Amino acid sequence: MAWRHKLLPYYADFAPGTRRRRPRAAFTSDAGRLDLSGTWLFRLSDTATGAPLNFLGPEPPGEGFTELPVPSHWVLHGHGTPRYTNTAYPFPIDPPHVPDANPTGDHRLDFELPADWRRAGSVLRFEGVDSCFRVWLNGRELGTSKGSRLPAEFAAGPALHPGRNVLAVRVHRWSSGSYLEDQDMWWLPGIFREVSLLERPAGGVADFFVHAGYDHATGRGTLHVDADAPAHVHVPELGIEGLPVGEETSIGGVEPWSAELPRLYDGLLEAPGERIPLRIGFRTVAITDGLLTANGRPLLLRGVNRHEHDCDRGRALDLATMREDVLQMKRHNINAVRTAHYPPHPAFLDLCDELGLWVVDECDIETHGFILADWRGNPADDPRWEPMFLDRMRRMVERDKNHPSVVIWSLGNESHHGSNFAALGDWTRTRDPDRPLHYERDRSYRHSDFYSLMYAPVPEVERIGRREEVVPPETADDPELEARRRSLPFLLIEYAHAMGNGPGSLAAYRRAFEAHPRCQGGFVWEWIDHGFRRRTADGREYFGYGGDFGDQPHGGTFCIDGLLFPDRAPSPGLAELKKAYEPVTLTADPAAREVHIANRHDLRDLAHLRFTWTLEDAGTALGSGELKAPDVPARGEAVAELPELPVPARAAGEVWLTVRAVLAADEPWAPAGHEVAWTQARVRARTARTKPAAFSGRPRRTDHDVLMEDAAFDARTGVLRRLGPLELDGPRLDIWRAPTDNDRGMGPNSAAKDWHRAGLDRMETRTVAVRATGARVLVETHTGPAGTDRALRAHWKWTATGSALRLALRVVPEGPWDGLCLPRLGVRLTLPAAYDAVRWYGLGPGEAYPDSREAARVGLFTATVAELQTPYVVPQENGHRAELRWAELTGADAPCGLRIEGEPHFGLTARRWTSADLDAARHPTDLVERDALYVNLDHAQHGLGSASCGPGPLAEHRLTPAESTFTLVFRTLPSGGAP
Ligand code: IPT
Repeated sequence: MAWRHKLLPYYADFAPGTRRRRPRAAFTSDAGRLDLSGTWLFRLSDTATGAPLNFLGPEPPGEGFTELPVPSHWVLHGHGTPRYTNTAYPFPIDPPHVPDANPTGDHRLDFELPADWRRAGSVLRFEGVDSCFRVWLNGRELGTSKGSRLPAEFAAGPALHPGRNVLAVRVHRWSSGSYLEDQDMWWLPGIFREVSLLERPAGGVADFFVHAGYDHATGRGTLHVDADAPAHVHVPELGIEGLPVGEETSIGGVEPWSAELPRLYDGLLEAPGERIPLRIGFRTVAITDGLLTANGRPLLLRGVNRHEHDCDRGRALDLATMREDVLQMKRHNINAVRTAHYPPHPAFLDLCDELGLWVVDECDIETHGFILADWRGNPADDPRWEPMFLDRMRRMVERDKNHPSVVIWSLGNESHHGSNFAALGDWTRTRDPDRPLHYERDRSYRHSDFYSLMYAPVPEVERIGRREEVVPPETADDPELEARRRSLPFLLIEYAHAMGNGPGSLAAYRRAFEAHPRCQGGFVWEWIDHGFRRRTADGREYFGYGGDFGDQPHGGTFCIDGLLFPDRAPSPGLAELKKAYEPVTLTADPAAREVHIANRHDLRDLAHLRFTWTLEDAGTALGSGELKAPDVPARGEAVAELPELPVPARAAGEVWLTVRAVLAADEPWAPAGHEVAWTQARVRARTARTKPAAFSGRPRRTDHDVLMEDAAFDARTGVLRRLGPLELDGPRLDIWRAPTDNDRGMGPNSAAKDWHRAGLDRMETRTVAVRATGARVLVETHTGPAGTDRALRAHWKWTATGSALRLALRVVPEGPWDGLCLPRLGVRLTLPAAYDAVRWYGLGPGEAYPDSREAARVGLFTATVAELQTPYVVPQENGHRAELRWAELTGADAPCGLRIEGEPHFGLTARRWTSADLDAARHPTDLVERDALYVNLDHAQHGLGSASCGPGPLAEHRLTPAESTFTLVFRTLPSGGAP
């Protein structure tokens, strides 16, 4: 007998599905809709065919079923495990086949059909099933489908019974479709979006396409609606009554739709058998003279990449969560979203229409894992996969075509290139000529209307802005193609990898975008950390990532790279992004009594904003008021006059002016008073004290100590041991920080690797000399790692008066440091654990680093030690407060308060664990409080950058070793308790 290959089963063949209905627009109407969400029966088996088909109905199902909510992912309900991979396929690359081990979930729902239901023509609709399924109604097979993040519909009428019905769905975790779904995210099988039964009345409309344009030259809108059945359009507010489908009308005085002013008109599509509410946004998107425009104006996209993620429910998001995402985006000055890397739940696009975001709608196609096979067999270039590629594009475009917010179609992500993208491009251009296309990975940009890159460093973006970029090899030999590429607008479709502490350089990117019209913005990677809520054995909550579920192979922490923590708490990176994305740039010049206002909106004036000012002396309010706001058109500039500021003759400290732009009235996305933009200007520097305190204490030596006024130093090491009633250790020279994800950069871009190699995490100190001379204690130390002659020599000069102690520290690098940078440069103090609170004057309230400090403002702040920590999902350097003029540490049981003053500034972190503890911890719950408080006082920190995927800090934010001097004054305060 000859061996014969089995025919490919439906879950491993090249067909996108069987017996599905034609893709069409998503809409609701007055026809019946039965939501089948709820509690279903569920059984998991290990293989695609291991379990009998004994659950199809109408008789009760066989053994082994338990309850499962639908929509859901079964792996988040105790059946199997979620698995996270970045690029690697979680199964052998053996297309289109999948392994025998193919977790398969049988789902079953008994439901009652409403008595008045019109069965004929009924449609069963699935909004999203991961990754492949087969469906039966009352034992009768309706069909199969693949394409996880796209709808599938089946004719249900003939199988539907009056009264009780049994719906059965067999879902396979792996399928040929999985080869097109290798996005960097969790593999989460299941019926994760709604299932519904739809009435399709005779005389209804199955599909329609709203074309609503806006001519900015005339202010007229045009409207025509195509439909697959006779119907009429009504838009009462515009006087449109009974416009037949297929006919165009032109309307004067229309208010256009934009992300900035998302004006929607309620309409109705009326067919003899069905009434469909419409929400129409008039807008025209075009690429004109090499620029993406909406309603005639070039756009600057201040975007983020958004995956669908919820720390308990995975991609089964509820409406409230989707709304929260859009609100958070709007409140953080984000104006665009790329639906990375698949079409989102359709309700998300409704919210984008309603609240206003420019959307790049991306198809559910990514074959990234073929890179690990040098792209051999990549489906993108194999005609057998063309139907599956096209099917996905069609289902996306048809579903989402009526959303004004969708302005760009993206063909997919990270799939290299090939003929199937040509097919997608051609089909889409024909079906919807009114929206530009995007695809980043094909560097010829044949099938993209944008020149698009990921993670380009700022200098490269600037070069692109000046049109001086290096020509990609893909177009170098084809003048026509190269001319086309050069004519395209530029998008940074992913940038600023927001993994852990970071990203840095957001302000620099903004400047590059604003300086060069060709650079039309970018999308930060990414919106939210994909972490899952878990608990330790003793009940403490943390967020799990790749590998925490025993999943193998896994992509580790690489899914924790968002601007929101997994529970949607905003990260410091999001605060920084809000500042970088301000749609209004304010610059105050108190001397000239002017505030310069640059309106960065593309289409909206500033009538919706109020401008206020406040004046503070050392953090205490001196006065406040409102500015008379001039008219500032979109992209225009103006000057507002400042009143005479109430600056006192003798100020207590620095005097700062803060000018804020806030919402004048409630917007649908934020209440009146919400701050949109702000700036600060120093009106007066710290008034110099009449006479600097005379640091004139005279040191004396005892057996073990050197004493000077209130201070005691160790006679052997010169380390400070006591200040008044306070017993402490340090300051000691300290340059280590627990590497951030961005310090642990990719490949050669890893500062942390360099630091470890250079031994910067294991510096040892030798005391060279301790001298008590005149009115000073002088200490010299040599600090370096084993095995090298690379060192930092430190000269500590201590002077004192009463309870104040002044340190002037000079640090001189010695030996070979070439090319190396330092994690930080500062000193470490170890204080008794009783210290609990910090009050400071400097930048706050949040953490700040050299290239991520725009969100912090000068002021007076207080925080507990616990509040100073940023609980990054993966522990790493965090919580640094920058440019402190002074800080006071207190605690109810502390022997005294401790005040530290900078001359002029210092940075501060205070933690109950060491940098090494922080480095060693895998989750915040691994951090155990020690019986001490570790306070780092920093002269400088290395920048953050975003090298976890992209460039490191810009040259000006690298901490290069160089001779440096910094000064700190320590004073005890009378009481330990907080003031
Ligand atoms: C890029 C991917 O498109 C995105 O999905 C994500 O994996 C990101 O990287 C890193 O978090 S691809 C990369 C090769 C630039």
